Amino acid sequence: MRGNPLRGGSLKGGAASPERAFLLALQAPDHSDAQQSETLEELADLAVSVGYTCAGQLVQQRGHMHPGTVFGSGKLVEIQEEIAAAEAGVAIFDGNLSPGQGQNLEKKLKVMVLDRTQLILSIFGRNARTREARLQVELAQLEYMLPRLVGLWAHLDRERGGIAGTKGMGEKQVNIDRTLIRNRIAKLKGDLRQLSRERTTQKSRRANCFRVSLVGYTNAGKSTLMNRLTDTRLAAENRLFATLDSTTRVLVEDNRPRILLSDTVGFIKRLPHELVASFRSTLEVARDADLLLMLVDLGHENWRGHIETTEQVLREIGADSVPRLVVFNQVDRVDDRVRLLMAKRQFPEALFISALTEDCAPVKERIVAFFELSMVTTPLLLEYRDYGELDKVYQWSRVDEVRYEEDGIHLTITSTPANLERIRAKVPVETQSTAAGTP
Ligand SMILES: Nc1nc2c(ncn2[C@@H]2O[C@H](COP(=O)(O)OP(=O)(O)OP(=O)(O)O)[C@@H](O)[C@H]2O)c(=O)[nH]1
Ligand SMILES: [Mg+2]
Repeated sequence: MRGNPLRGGSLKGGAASPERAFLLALQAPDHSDAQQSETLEELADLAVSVGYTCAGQLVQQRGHMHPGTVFGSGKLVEIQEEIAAAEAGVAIFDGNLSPGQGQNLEKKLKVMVLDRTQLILSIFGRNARTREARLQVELAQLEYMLPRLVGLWAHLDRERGGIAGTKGMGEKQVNIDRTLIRNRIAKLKGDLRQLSRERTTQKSRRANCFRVSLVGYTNAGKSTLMNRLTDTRLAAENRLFATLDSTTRVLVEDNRPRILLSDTVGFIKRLPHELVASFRSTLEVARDADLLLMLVDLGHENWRGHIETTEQVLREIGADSVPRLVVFNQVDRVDDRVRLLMAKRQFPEALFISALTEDCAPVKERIVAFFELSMVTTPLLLEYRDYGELDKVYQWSRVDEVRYEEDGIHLTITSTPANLERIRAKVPVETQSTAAGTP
């Protein structure tokens, strides 16, 4: 996000505030200072998206996590003092904490402790609008919670362990909760499967169209570009994970086959695996696409890292073999000419746009040209008794020429090999086809 969220508000005297967050991280030896500050800035962005102000930060260089408390005991004293001085009410760790580590840290630091996964889950929770997104987020939250139940109830055993008859109450409660949560998870999975089946029906209806999917790091400008290209008004905001569901619109109305464009959830480094699993069907929109528009915010210093992450998530969801067109966005924010030149040299095929300030017609043209290349032109004779199929021909292909003769309607049509196959199944084809664009 814009600005530097790490520069927190000014400190005044008084009690710790629940909105003030203190960021904690471990710096691995193979992590440069620049990489470290980059990840910390991203953590700060995530925290701001949840509504926190960043009150301070502490990074310790350490090869491995302390298994019980993440940081060593001496460091923990220092952290606790800094948190108190910063009047922070919550500490956020840039990584995943085991249930035990989270609890131990809370005890030592005397504030609520969140890890990166919890933070992202909470953003997803706030931004989920559609029913499917809400179910997916709830599923991910419960999956995250399940192994942590023991910790939540351990205090019952500790506190009442001495009183006869109450020992083991916590354990019982854990078992009850676990069963409830497992049941709820099963129900959510069932509902999501149902929604996914509905999506499959939709998919088969769209089988005769070209599908383009916008992918990229969160906040790259995917929704802004989608709005620009399809003249719609999807929420585009300067916050992380503004979009959590996929929306599909017709990109070029009069193109045959039609070209559909889908906007979807943004990617991020180390996307919690609970979320990847439960958002699988939303992310599959990208896997099923014929072309991916990989949008990259060139105004962001770490644009290369964002490309790497996007590539990695695409691999995870099995979408890495889909052809892609790299589009650098937010070029209006790039003051650094060297960056622009480097991106142009490294990605000579890429487009450079500013979705916020330009009409982005070249993107549309490039998409149409891409599909044109994969299309084939063929003559077609439609006998008058097959007249009823003419509608389908117009729907599934572009009709370049029509002549009404005695023996029937002579057409020259252009479409994908798959669509031509479908037309052939209904109408006999006259002669050999030629590739589109060849004389
Ligand atoms: N300056 C500038 N800002 C842009 C441009 N494109 C998008 N933005 C801004 O970047 C922010 C994020 O845009 P979105 O379109 O919501 O980004 P997104 O990729 O859909 O983000 P998620 O849905 O969170 O993954 C918004 O504040 C946009 O106004 C651009 O070309 N130039
Ligand atoms: Mg969006």
